Amino acid sequence: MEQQLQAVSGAAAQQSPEQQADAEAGQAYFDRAMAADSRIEPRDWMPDAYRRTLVRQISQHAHSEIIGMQPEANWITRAPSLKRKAILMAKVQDEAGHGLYLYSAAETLGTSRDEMMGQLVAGKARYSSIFNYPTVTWADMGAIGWMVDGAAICNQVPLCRASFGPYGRAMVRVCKEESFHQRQGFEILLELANGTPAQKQMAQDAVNRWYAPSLMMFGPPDDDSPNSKQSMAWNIKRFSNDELRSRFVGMMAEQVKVLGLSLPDAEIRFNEETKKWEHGALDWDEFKEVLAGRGPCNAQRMERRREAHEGGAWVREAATAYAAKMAAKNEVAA
Ligand code: FAQ
Repeated sequence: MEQQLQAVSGAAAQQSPEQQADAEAGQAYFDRAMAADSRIEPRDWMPDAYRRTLVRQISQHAHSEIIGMQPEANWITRAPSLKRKAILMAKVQDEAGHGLYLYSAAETLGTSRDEMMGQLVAGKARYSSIFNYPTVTWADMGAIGWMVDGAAICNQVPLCRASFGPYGRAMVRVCKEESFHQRQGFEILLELANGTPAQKQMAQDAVNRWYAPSLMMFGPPDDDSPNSKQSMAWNIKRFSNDELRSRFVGMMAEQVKVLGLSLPDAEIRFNEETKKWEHGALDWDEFKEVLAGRGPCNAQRMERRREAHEGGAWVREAATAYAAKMAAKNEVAA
């Protein structure tokens, strides 16, 4: 078995000869792991840039799950039946759980949850563009489940094979839960699509509004994606943004037929030559506006998150005091 090496950071010039030798051996171990497509674990040596990339992606992903609770939580009190309310509550709780697995995975890289949360509430961290759109009707719960969770699955199934162990393992569980989320969304839309003409229209309207934002979840086009190349070389991302977007469009194009609805894109087609699904042009200026904090709900999402963070301060303090008390008690007992 390969030697497991502790991370050695700092410029080579500031390192002792022993540290430099460790770093060289570490780099060689890391390169072999990449070539063999095997996993890197938290205590293994890794390049600083690999660590930073992972913290960037995993923390953004965690923040997305946490902010992503808001658009749906908004409908818990207005769900049309007790059964729908219970299902929606379970889904929103799952998203909180996903955020927690992901913060834990990022913490193994040496960045604390407090730090990541601090960046989020200070407005310095990214989270997925999709959660800055409003949920105006009950059908939006169906569209989010079917399309947003569907896009999340397309993006995240390959991440189960991400080279960083804790991230890949977290994704396995997350994807199982996302599959349930997607089915519940599909089922909401199916019921509406088979309901009254007004209900069918509400479902179609939701699909129309969530289509383009869900395609943008995959990130900018490949030629405008600064991080993809390196992330793919490090076996973090397995497919490019456009490749995953194309797969998602293909999936939607088939499933929408079962719903008896349509996608608001006349240019969707399977290109026999490239063997890829194609879609119409997306408004990337809108995407940039949302990323810059000027989407329809950015301000509201951040305000709610800050309120929740401040309102939860007493819980964090109580948990910290309890943990200190138990640690002191265990020390006495030992
Ligand atoms: N929104 O060079 P790339 C969910 C940023 S979870 C906001 O292509 P990369 C579950 C990107 O960070 C949804 N920012 O970047 C759920 C970068 O900025 P930076 C979240 C975006 O990392 C369902 C810059 O643009 N999923 O839905 C977006 O190689 C229902 C340049 O882009 C994940 O986070 C965007 N859409 O690829 C929850 C999956 N796209 O950091 C509740 C993991 C790009 O340089 C309810 N993440 N940016 O300042 C990933 O797979 C990747 O990070 C990508 C972006 C594909 C999102």
